[in-house]
Amino acid sequence: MKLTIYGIARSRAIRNLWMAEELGLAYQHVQTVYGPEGSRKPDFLKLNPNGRVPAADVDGVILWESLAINLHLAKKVGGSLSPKDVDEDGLMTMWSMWAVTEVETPALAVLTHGSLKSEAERDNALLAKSIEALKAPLAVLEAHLAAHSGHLVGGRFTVADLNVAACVFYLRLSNLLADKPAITAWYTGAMERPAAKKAFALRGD
Ligand SMILES: N[C@@H](CCC(=O)N[C@@H](CS)C(=O)NCC(=O)O)C(=O)O
Repeated sequence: MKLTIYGIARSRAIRNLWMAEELGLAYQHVQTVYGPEGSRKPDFLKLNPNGRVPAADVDGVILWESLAINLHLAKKVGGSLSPKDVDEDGLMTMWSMWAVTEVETPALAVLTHGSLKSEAERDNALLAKSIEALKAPLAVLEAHLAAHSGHLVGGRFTVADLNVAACVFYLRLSNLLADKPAITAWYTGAMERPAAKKAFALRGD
């Protein structure tokens, strides 16, 4: 397979870099920053008209949306991370879409307004609202992992775990997982995988 991943590792491209490492794929990594110097350049807009990273070229098929890229790679390559049948495919897609619609936005707000921004720049109302919004989905995730031996689909680590863990990553500096032992064990296990370590090392943090 010929794979090119566009986007710096300190962006959602990390999800695709992690997936490529998990699958043992050789790939080209084109460092593409945000904004006029990268994701908004006319050449990049031909790949992703949304002007955002990541984008990927998978054997000539241009894809954007980080989690969709991972689902595509999983199905194209096969193996234990990939759906073994259409039912698993449905579940892995479900969890990936759930992560984006229920977790990603409030989790990112918790990261930025709870940790990364200076006290003066923080929107504390948005932070409180985001913490509240995460209560229900985190309870769902905790209950599911506790009841399914620590994995989302098929009793093994799959692209669903990777995609969801990559969104839970935004909670790493918060205390929101302190009372969630199943999520904590699952997330720690995901991040300790050799492929995760190799990819996250590219972020330089
Ligand atoms: N849903 C998209 C979101 C992509 C996205 O927002 N990427 C950010 C970097 S992590 C970006 O390119 N921001 C620059 C901009 O919006 O101009 C995905 O998961 O790929």
